[in-house]
Amino acid sequence: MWRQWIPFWHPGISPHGGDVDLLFSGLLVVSSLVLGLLFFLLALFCVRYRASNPIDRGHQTSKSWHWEVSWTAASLICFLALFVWGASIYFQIFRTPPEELSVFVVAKQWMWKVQHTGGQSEINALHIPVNRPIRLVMASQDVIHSFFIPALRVKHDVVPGRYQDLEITAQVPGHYHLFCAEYCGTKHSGMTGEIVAMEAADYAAWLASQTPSSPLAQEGGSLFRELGCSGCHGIGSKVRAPLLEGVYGKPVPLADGSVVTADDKYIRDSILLPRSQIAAGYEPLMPSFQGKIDEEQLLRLIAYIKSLGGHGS
Ligand code: HEC
Ligand SMILES: [Cu+2]
Repeated sequence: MWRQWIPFWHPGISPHGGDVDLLFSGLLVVSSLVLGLLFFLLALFCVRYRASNPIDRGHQTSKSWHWEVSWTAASLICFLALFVWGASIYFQIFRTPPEELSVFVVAKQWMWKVQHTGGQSEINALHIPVNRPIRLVMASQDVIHSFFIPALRVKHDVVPGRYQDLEITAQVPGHYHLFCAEYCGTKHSGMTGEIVAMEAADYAAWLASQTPSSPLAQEGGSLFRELGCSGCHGIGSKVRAPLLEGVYGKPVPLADGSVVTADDKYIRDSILLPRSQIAAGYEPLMPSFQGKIDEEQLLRLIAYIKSLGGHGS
């Protein structure tokens, strides 16, 4: 591979790594050509029209529109082509990931907290099996962070107040850098971590060797009772609230006539901003839990509601 001979060029280990590298090289080549041409002309004119050169300066031609229009059009087409190329790769990388293996990532000043659905958690590290698409559900507890794994050629902002989905696939086992790529405060530069890509068997062994507190869904179940959700959403409650059994992944008709899918984002919004989307046929009685529960409790509640059955579980 020609890239091996370029210093500082770390090999990409994701399926789209080659495409990103090629695009990057293309950008580099086009920019270098433009830069080279400019500096060449600059030097040429400097030498040619230097004060001591007795050259004929009398025949200044008027502006040539042919030249003007053609070089503007040529560079426009060139850079638009780069844009289209980049956009097609972008859509390939950032498509909505399938519900395969989900891992939650919570960013906070200044660390990455990772929650596996089995209850295993880690800080500033993420263990994943190789050759398997992983769906990361990312949230921030405070400010904007950015999840950046150079070896996988992916970077995604993690914005407070909403979930971000990101699909990653590592093809080669090993340890890789994880960085926060958005300035997020004093210790931003220390907000680094490690991605550990392992063979499926090693990954299974690693999962088993961790001491899980208890599965996320189970902890979510206790929270569901402690926070009083079950008081309204339980069978036989006095308040008329929708039963959450099997709601996950199903279409939910809303009071305003629209229909949404009950995915992670919808459930999150239902808990934090219950007024924003009212389920059809119910009164807006649910209190907001904004500021009362943090991201980690939220994802436990979602795991619990998911475990109550429904699509894809
Ligand atoms: C005071 C009673 C009450 C409490 C407490 C309550 N809810 Fe609700 N919840 C409702 C009602 C009523 C609705 C339907 C109206 C709406 O969509 O806001 C609802 C809607 C929902 C929905 C959307 C369901 C659907 O079918 O669209 C979810 C998810 C949900 N609640 C989760 C929770 C969780 C988790 C908690 C605890 C943190 C909780 N609720 C606490 C009354 C309550
Ligand atoms: Cu950060």
